[in-house]
Amino acid sequence: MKNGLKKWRFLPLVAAMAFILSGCGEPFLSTLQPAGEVAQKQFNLMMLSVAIMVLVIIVVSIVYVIAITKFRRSKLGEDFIPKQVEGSHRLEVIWTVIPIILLLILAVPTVALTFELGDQSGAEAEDEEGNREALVVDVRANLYWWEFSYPDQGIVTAQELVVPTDQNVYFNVIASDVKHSFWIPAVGGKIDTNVDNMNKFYLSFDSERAEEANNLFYGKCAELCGPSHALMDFKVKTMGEEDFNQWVTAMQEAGEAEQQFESDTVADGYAVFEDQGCIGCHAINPTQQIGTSTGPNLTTFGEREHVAGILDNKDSEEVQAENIKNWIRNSPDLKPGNKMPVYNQDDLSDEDLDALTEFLMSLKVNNE
Ligand code: HEC
Ligand SMILES: [Cu+2]
Repeated sequence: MKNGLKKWRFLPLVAAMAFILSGCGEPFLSTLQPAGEVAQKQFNLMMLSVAIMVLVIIVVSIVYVIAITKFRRSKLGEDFIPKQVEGSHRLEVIWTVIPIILLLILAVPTVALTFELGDQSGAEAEDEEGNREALVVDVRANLYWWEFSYPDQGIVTAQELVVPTDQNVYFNVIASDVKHSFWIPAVGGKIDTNVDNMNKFYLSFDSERAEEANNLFYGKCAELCGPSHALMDFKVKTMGEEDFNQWVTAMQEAGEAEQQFESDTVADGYAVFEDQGCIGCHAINPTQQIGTSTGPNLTTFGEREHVAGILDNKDSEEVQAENIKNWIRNSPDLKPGNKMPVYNQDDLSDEDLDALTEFLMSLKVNNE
């Protein structure tokens, strides 16, 4: 009885782990929930290779079980010698040809899809007036933040990629310091972002799946790049084409509009932002400094889901303010090795920090 129980002692542990791990991760942070045409094709290919592997495992297991049951020594006696088959032409042909066929079944769609997904000709297509038809986004990966610029629209943003659904979006990806990798698990990737050369690929975002995901996908850096690699997250906001065009227009207009402040505190905060030199690294104009800034563009900061991609920026205004202050005072604790300086009490008084925080929270383009 005791032994019988012993056998099962790992069961609760395994059950508890399965239970806990199944709660891991955000919805649509999985390659197994494809949310676009590219992801779907990659998923199909994965399923094909899994199917082939399962088939091989099943056949081998069956042969193995037959061999160990049929040819037991206790059944056939000590001196039994089975039929000798070495050099059998038939067998040699069978076990050479079957793997070749399996490999072909896997290789043909893989190579075909590799070329199909590498096709960038859609990015060149132009309408009658010579304007590019497709949307092109330049992605720049930095330790540990992301910049997204829209060269044809003349706008730039950071940490949150905004894209229209149901069309191919063409990405040109580079890195400014070390190698990173651009990956939106549910939609596609990964593709290396290199310092020396630009990689290109495209993705598409399915509107129905996007709606299920509340129009918010999670992106990751997929190449170990430093101590805060695991915190190098970005978000992807999806919207219909019309909303996207409106967003572009709002960004372009914000680039031309004169700076306006909601209140005196916000104006004071802006003064601190200038005095402290924040503005040297952070543009607050969406049309400024494309591809050159040393910190994330903050034009839409007040609308972002997160501070620095990791701290909640959407819960309540108190939490948002708390997180922003925490970031400015302690960013190395929150994201070890990041390139933003620390501002302690000596550099920046609590009063100035309050005003600065209000100013940062007021940075919005869409008045929601
Ligand atoms: C030397 C350049 C530099 C200076 C100066 C600087 N920052 Fe930063 N800042 C950065 C970098 C780089 C990041 C991105 C850090 C990361 O996520 O790894 C960042 C991130 C941020 C973020 C989060 C951005 C986001 O999109 O979520 C805020 C907010 C911010 N900085 C505010 C400030 C303020 C306020 C000041 C002035 C008191 C300031 N920064 C000064 C480089 C700088
Ligand atoms: Cu990285």
